[in-house]
Amino acid sequence: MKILVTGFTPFGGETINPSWEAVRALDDSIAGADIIKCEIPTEFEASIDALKAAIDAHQPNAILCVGQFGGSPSIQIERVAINLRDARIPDNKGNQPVDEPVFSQGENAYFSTLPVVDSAPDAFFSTIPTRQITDRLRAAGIPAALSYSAGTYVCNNLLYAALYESSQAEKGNSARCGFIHVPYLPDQA
Ligand code: PCA
Repeated sequence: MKILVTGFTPFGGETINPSWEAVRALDDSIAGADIIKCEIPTEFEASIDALKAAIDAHQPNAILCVGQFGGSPSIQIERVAINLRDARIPDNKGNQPVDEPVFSQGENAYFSTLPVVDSAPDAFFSTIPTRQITDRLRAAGIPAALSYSAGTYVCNNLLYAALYESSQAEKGNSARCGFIHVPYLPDQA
């Protein structure tokens, strides 16, 4: 069993991202599963490219992406990814898409951004056991909550792309995918 766990580079003027700090601190093997760690750029396009490259290289059975949610009082277990990019601030490459899809449908002329796919649903549900994860964290005394919006920035974009990829069973991708938002570290708060 291989689990790909990703964190993001710092963004928005921060010098660290708690998501990558948490991911890189994980053991390389947990409960018999190999943990593959990958730092993902906080950029709309490059994040998807980096994820796809890691999927191709490692063929994971599950994918858990982690991102920073500054100001959150708890860990947020994301249940949904939507096909929308609507950035409040530019990404690390200077791109600030507004009212654009993550993936455009071929026949949809209104949206002309890349990448174009045959069928891009409005939303995907995460395919990891979100409620059980939330319950286990809370039982361990760690503030955690189910979340029904991963936002419209790079994190939602990456979860959408991960769930899109894992919905392509005919391409051999069928990993379970989910996303966890973590609060600031004390140094950032
Ligand atoms: N958090 C941002 C993108 C990168 C990160 O760590 C987000 O919530 O979209």
